[in-house]
Amino acid sequence: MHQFLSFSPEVANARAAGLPIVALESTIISHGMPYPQNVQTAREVEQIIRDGGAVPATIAVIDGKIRVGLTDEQLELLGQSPEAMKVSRRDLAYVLSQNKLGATTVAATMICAALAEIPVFVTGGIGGVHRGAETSFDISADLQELSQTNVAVVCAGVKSILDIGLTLEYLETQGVPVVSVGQPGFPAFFTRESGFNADFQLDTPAEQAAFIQTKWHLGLKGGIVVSNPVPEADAMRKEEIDGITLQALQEAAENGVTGKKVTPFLLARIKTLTQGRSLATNIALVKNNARVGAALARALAERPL
Ligand code: PSU
Ligand code: MN
Repeated sequence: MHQFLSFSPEVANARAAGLPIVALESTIISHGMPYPQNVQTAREVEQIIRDGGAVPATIAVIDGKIRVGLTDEQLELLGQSPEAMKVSRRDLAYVLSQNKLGATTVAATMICAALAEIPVFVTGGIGGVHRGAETSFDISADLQELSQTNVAVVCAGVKSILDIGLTLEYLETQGVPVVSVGQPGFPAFFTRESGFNADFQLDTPAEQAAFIQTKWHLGLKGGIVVSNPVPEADAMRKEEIDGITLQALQEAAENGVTGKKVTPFLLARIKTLTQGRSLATNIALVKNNARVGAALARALAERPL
């Protein structure tokens, strides 16, 4: 076992018994949602994964270790501590070697999941190519990670705060397949349609598992995006979210928000500008992704890699 990994008893038992495990990120807890809904949602998502026949492993950096599986106390700490750092690939060695508190992004969670031999990871939305990236160079490290680390990422697509077309182009260039579930369209997080199609529609966990295994058996390193649209009943109206997104982007520009602060700033502003309605949608879509992720982890466990 890797010297920086520390498994919770639940995850250690699951590993010993060969049970399917689903990784979960922690930036969504520290920087993606407000307290206390963040901690509450994290617990409920973990329970959905258990009910789906898999074992949840929420990942964060605490006291110089990559924690795989968190206690209630550790979830509270991440949910409430202003000093929790947003940790992507660049930051991982820093927070570990400095014994700082770190919440892992999609990119960093993929790295940790791969170290822990967990092939499936559930989140809300992945990072992407930001609008205006041609001048800002702001392209999430999540996309590069997907090109090199062997973890399937279940998400509800990417938010329209990003340039969705450029995000899909970038993923294509990097050889990252984008799969959709239940519809041909690539979803836009708060809404079911982005105006772009995914590369391949694969509705069943067995098909998704076979696709992933085939990719890895071919020696094609890197992940897969499994994009799962928010349930119809929980989706936001496109006109509402489009207007609010433009306003949040404009405020970010006016306030000179750059670098890793951009995504959390936009998420928080959208929540305020929608009077919390975006948060309800966000919670619903993560839970929906947890169901798909648990089923996928079970299908993969039935056909060992
Ligand atoms: N998108 C969301 N919610 C989130 C994030 C992205 O809809 O919480 C978080 C994820 O942890 C993701 C990170 O990996 O933001 C991307 O940040 P950046 O754009 O700085 O790479
Ligand atoms: Mn960025």
